[in-house]
Amino acid sequence: MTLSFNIDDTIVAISTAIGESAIGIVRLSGKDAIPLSDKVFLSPKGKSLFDMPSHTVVYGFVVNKETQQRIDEALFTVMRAPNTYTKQDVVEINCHGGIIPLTNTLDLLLKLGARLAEPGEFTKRAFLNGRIDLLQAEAVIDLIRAKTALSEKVALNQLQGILSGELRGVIERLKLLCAKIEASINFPDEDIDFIGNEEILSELKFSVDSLQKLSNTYYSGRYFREGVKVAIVGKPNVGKSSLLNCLLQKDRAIVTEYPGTTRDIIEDYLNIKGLPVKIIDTAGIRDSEDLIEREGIKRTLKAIEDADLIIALLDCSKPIEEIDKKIIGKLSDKNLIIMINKIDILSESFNIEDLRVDCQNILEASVLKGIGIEELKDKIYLLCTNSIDIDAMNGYIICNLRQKNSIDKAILSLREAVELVNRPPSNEIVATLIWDALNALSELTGSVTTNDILDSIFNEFCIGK
Ligand SMILES: Nc1nc2c(ncn2[C@@H]2O[C@H](COP(=O)(O)OP(=O)(O)OP(=O)(O)O)[C@@H](O)[C@H]2O)c(=O)[nH]1
Ligand SMILES: [Mg+2]
Repeated sequence: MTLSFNIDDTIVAISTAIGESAIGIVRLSGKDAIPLSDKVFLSPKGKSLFDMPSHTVVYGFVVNKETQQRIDEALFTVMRAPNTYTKQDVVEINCHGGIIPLTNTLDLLLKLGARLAEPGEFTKRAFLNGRIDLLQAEAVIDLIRAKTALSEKVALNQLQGILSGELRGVIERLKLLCAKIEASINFPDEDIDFIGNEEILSELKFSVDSLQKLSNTYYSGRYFREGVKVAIVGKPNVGKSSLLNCLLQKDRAIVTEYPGTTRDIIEDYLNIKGLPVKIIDTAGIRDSEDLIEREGIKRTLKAIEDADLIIALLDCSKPIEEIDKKIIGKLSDKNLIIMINKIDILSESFNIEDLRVDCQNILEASVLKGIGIEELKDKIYLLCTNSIDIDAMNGYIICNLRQKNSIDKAILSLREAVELVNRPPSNEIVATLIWDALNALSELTGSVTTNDILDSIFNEFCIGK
């Protein structure tokens, strides 16, 4: 879908999730937001929305004035431009939460001339009218989708412009640097020493370092935004489903003493110290003639491919088998934790050396007795956030590939510039490369941007935002 850039008409949408709830909000934005809402507003005290001061709430009814039919009892909030979400006139009608009053109110406003808002169109107007930058607009999506308190904090920081502020610092320094270099090129004969190569180099390196730090936060950023996908794999009967249930602290998957119990993928969310983790239980891997089980194993292999982290389970009540070696062998290029389960019934014939694998993350556990579970959670958290100290980053984290690509593009240009500094007469090229970097960075905050980028970002929103 392509989004229009028309911001002059008046849009309307149901801005709360549809379902049964105490209240639901129909929101309008645009120059006719107040006149249109007034056409459906009936005040028992004879008030008009036109007379309401900005940011005040008035009680009344939503009515179809043509048929005199009352649709709902509601509160109307009038917010005049420019201090509103979209910087336009906004009216929010707080109806009862059921689907009938909300859709009837929406229908009525559409018939009176409002246009149904496209996904994300309210936020898009906030961006196009200059109230927020693109990073902040994306943060709105993240905030709506945040799965844990920490994800919410990261998104909220971005919404408040902390990431944008950090970037602006780099941008300002680069602009100043560029100006000095250009001055020294344009006025070579003046006696003023605008800038020396030493300073150019140290400024460039400073910017590269700052940007690299930001770029590195991408993987953790994605984890906080989307959740880390952690798959539990191993041969049948090693205790995968038991581990899933234990982590979730509920009886989610069937556990039996029979190998081959789990046939399908089972997933659920878990919160580890604020990190949202999608934990995935899989069918045990073995050679099987059973058609259903084989389909299950196929899905397991796909889950392994998609996972960010794998917990490979071993059963230490038995010796290591060929199938264990085969499974772990397939995981050598993966972010991997090997968990030796059932240490409560450890067999003497079990020897981890038989596995012949070089893995730094080997844990011992008994899911049945609850041993080793906290260590496992710590390990998952550590491996997914690795060197990044979330608090020290002050919450500015790159959350999506678009942001990372722009930063990486800027880094590339600046690195190239570093190479050229000590090879005169190439400072003209150095200046051009800095401008390239600046362009890439402005794409990020949206001060320079293309329609394609805008469309793809705002399409991710739900209607009404
Ligand atoms: N003694 C002991 N038994 C365990 C432990 N963990 C799991 N079990 C038992 O091992 C059996 C198999 O457990 P499941 O969780 O169903 O194993 P699974 O890996 O999901 O098996 P499949 O779904 O068949 O692949 C059950 O009888 C569990 O009670 C443990 O730490 N110690
Ligand atoms: Mg199972």
